[in-house]
Amino acid sequence: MDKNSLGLPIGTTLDRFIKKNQDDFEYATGELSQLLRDIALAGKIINREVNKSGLLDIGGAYGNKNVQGEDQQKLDVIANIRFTRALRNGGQVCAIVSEEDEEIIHLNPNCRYVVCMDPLDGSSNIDVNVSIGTIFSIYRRISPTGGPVQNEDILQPGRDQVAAGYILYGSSTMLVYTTGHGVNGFTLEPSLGEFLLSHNNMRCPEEGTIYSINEGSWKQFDESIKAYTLWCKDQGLTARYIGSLVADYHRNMLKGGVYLYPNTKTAPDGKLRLLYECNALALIAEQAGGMATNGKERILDINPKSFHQRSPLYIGSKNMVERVLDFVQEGVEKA
Ligand code: FDP
Repeated sequence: MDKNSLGLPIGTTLDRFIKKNQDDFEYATGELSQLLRDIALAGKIINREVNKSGLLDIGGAYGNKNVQGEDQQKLDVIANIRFTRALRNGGQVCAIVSEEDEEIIHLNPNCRYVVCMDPLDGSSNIDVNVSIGTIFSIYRRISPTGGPVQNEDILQPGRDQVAAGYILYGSSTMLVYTTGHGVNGFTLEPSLGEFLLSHNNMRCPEEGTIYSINEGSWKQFDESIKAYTLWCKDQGLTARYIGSLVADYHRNMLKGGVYLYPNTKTAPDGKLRLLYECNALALIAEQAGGMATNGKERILDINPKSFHQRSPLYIGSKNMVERVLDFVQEGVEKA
């Protein structure tokens, strides 16, 4: 029987897996376990909404712009509401930073955990029935419980995440998460409504053949990224780009590949958000044996300065990310 590091077989329910994980930590209070269950519940609710988005009048733009100045999709808004409600009702979270809200959402000040989330990532793919995802990062607050949450509770480097994960709404729905002891993936069994362990102790191949970048932005790229992309073609690598970060990342983690969202002439800090996109995936990548960098430093070592800060991202198979770095650093030397 296929066993993971906790000695639990494939098919184990997420609930049981979380419980066993908790039992293995002497001083665990169960709060983080409950929070992970709350996130899984919110994921199931969003999955239900995503699956019927073509049938109900919830596809398409909402008419508002989010804090990044992008059109909010109705489903983005719904996912944000559902997630916030699940975390509020669950009662383990003192504050949320969401892609969809400019300010911190303050919840129970007596709780120890902060959540940073992108409730629905890759939202331009909603209306065309292509994979989308939810990304979450969990931190322990620094300031004492009981008082209001401070900026320092949110603006922690990614290496201090206590857990991180994503839910991929793809050909099946998967929850992948880490608490810093490896990465495990759970597939939603729709008839049972349960996430079941399907991918234990996930590892990202050190080498791969896939590169993922939006080459439509070619004219905006630095010379080093152009050179890397040409090198990929010269080597006969495979280009794959869905335009949903979670889906692109997930494929590359399983098959071996690198995802690039560089800084460009028009977006000097890149597009992706450090707190609720890059950090979570970087922790998962490292826990799976992969690598994540902004071209200058490890993503997990960046000290965030603002909630919605952007960052370039190069993530995936270790050797492939190192090769991107060679090009980027050579470009810096030439400049
Ligand atoms: P989206 O704007 O559709 O939400 O998070 C931002 C993101 O998607 C990523 O999921 C995706 O990888 C990237 O943007 C796509 O950006 P480009 O259209 O510039 O390639």
